[in-house]
Amino acid sequence: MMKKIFVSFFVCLIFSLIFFKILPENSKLDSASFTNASDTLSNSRLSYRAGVASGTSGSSLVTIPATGNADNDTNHLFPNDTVCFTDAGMNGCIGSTTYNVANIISTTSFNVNTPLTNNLDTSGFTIATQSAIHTISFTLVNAVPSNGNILVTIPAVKTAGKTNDGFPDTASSIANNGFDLNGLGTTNVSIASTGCTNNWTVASVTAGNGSTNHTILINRSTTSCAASSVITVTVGDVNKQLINPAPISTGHTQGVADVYTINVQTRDGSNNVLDQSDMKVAVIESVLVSATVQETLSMTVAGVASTTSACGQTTGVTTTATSVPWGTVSNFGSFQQAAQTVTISTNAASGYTVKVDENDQMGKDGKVCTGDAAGEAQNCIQDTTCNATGCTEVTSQDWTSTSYYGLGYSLANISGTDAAFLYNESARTFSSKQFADQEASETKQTIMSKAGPAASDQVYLCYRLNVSSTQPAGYYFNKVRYTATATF
Ligand SMILES: [Ca+2]
Ligand SMILES: [Ca+2]
Ligand SMILES: [Ca+2]
Repeated sequence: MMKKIFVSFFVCLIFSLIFFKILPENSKLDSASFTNASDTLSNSRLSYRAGVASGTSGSSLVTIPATGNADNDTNHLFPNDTVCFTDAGMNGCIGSTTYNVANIISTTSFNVNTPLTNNLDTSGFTIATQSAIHTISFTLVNAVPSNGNILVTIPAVKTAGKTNDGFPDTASSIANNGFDLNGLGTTNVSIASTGCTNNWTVASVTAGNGSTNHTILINRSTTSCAASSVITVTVGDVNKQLINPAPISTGHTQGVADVYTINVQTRDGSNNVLDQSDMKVAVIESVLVSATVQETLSMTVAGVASTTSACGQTTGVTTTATSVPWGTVSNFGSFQQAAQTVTISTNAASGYTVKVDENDQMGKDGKVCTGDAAGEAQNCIQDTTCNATGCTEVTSQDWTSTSYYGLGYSLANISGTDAAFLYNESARTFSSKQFADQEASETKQTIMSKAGPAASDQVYLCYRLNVSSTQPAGYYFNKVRYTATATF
């Protein structure tokens, strides 16, 4: 019996970036930069915001226009993404209904998982919201007195009425765009401190008004907080999270991140600034840094053509920055090879790391593959165990026998020596690891790192797939996520 397995593999590029800006000595009287400052997003994927070209009640087909919006193609829309269709004023989801993306048909069309219950509004929007908890951490240089406070400033879109409406925002420039507050209030912000008693009160969360940014005011009380204390402000919780911006509508290049600046200040009882830092958060792909900050970090993930030699293998599939389309697999029990390049440049004195994980095993129609060893019996393509001496997401092992099935990866240096391991280490042929499984709470693993600045350091990430002839037929996919972190 001929079985067809459609296997596709989406790469979701997500970056957490940590920047530390050193201000000139004379920038503020007696103020200093925090000695360590970072804002880590739990999810750094850009929100998706396209127009609507057509969509008719009873049909599951939606088309989008190719110009005029933050997103003008389906490149950053993935199967299983939740989508909401709005009118031009974004007055909720039409029919009060959300859908899941079933599959992407072309660069301007996709299917939803159930027929549309209403005609769509061709002046409206296609929205797939991405939201994140912000974990903002910093170390005090100066003590905060008992009547002092912390002020966190988060960029908001410069359009009145749109800063806190629960829909992702876009603008023609980074300076005019930001994170939607999504109704977040004081109860959704928490604070922890090490080195002083944790007697802080979240006094207010104020939405941007169309010309201002969002601000969070946290008051000290009773006692001072000593220098060198480490403060962590967590903005958002399981109930309410800030909504990541959509791409800016002018000058955004897929593969290049939009970078936003979060500012944190500590102040005395008269609101004089004690310490402050700008922290950069980048949503998707590589990073450009705004003109006020000299430090840079950029990361680019790029596709690799088929018949390219990578990791000692010849690739059989042409990849892009956002997909590894294995296509229809009928060649069971043989290795399928694909690759992407990952390129890093940074002037960070302390260097950088890039980590990788997957949302889950490749599941049939995106089903959940419960546990770290889900395989054929669960309608999933397993994570490879390599050869009889098994590999894991932590420990590499040679994978030479086509009797061992699943998905795995290896690494090769192209420029520099930043790869965490190599395909030919220990005289091996294709030394491999599993992708860490987020669904099973596995820890994402480093694939590239350097202890100092990097100039276009580049590796091949080589994917390998081997499918058993008894694998149930179907469409299998998962998402692989890259997370880049630099500390200045
Ligand atoms: Ca909004
Ligand atoms: Ca799993
Ligand atoms: Ca694993």
